[in-house]
Amino acid sequence: MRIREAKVVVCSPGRNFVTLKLTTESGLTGLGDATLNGRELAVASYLEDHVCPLLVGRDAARIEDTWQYLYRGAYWRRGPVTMNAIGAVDTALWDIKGKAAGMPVYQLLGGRARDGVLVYGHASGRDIAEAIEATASYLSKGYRAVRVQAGVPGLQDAYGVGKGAMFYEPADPGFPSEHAWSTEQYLRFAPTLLESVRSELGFDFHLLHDAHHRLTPIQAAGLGKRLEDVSLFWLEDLAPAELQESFRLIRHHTTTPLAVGEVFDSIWDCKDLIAEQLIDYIRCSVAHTGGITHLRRIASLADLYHVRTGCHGATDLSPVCMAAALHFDLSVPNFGIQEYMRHTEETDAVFRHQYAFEDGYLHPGEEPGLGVELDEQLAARYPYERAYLPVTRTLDGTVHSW
Ligand code: KDG
Ligand code: MG
Repeated sequence: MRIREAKVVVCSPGRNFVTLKLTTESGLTGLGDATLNGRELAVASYLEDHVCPLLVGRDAARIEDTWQYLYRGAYWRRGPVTMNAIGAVDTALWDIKGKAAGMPVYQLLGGRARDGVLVYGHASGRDIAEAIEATASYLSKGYRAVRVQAGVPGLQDAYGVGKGAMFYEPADPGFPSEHAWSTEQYLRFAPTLLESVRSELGFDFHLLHDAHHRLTPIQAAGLGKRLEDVSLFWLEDLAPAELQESFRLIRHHTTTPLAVGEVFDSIWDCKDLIAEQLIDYIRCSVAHTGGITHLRRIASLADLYHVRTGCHGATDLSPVCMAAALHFDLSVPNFGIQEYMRHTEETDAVFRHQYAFEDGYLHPGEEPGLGVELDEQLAARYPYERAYLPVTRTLDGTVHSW
């Protein structure tokens, strides 16, 4: 089962995606998501210029060996670009293996450990009333878990507030926009937002919130403590986690469940957080963390320490990544929840996928492989468009975490 062709497809059906397509000599194809929001072309070049030439002629069946070859063999390890590229190769190889076996990938990973994948949707509003309305709308569609964000009074364009119902695209076309931020104003507002959601809509669903790495550890600890009665499913990305031990401080002060990891690219970014039981959910994704192979390694470590998975699933992760996440989610014992931001119709037309939402759960489908096909002709109609995530500045103009 030799690889005949390794091709990178860059397209922008509503937003930019980088996809690796591998084809074997017998004509089997596999897809991997190589999208790194705002830095897409770096991964495309890493793959096209340095990795694809190594793949042609390799045995597509040797997933672990190829992973090690690209990781250890490069000498330069880790980093978002490298791990995203390895993740795309790994995912495409699992897709091929599933097609070769005539089975959906989750069967190769050990079969179903559950019946469906619990997902959370994104409710947001310019103010509390709008956020409550958006949350109620998700609940009416069958969602059992909702992440809620709202504009902070006095701050324009606050993080997490979507432009249209059910769709939220975190990148801007052209050069990055700049948004103002005040941690003080946010800390005064966030508890009121989440308490209002609970008092209007009750406790009969999972409520999540994302602070997007904007707090210091002591501010984070205070917020977690303040929110204990709101009974969150999780509080996400409270503080930047490059300093893993800073979570000790947060953990000492609050019993609110903590989630972190969407910007991590390997097990080395979370091993202390997991082994010291400083978090409850690990947010790494198939695309950004070295593919299904490496994410399973992280999940196995996490399982030892009662840490559950909660894969990143924003719109900048393509339907290929979402499908791969669902096969992973269905099979790992310590699955927690899956983020699910719906893609636009243009994206779904380019990436035709089998996965489907029903009654609060996603199901990956029973097609062999991942269950996603890339329509390359349609993709070609959507060329790459420069886009960046916004930049955040505090009120005195200092650059802050996004
Ligand atoms: O590319 C960045 C987005 O994926 C990220 O901002 C979304 O925080 C996010 C989330 O929790 O989905
Ligand atoms: Mg997040």
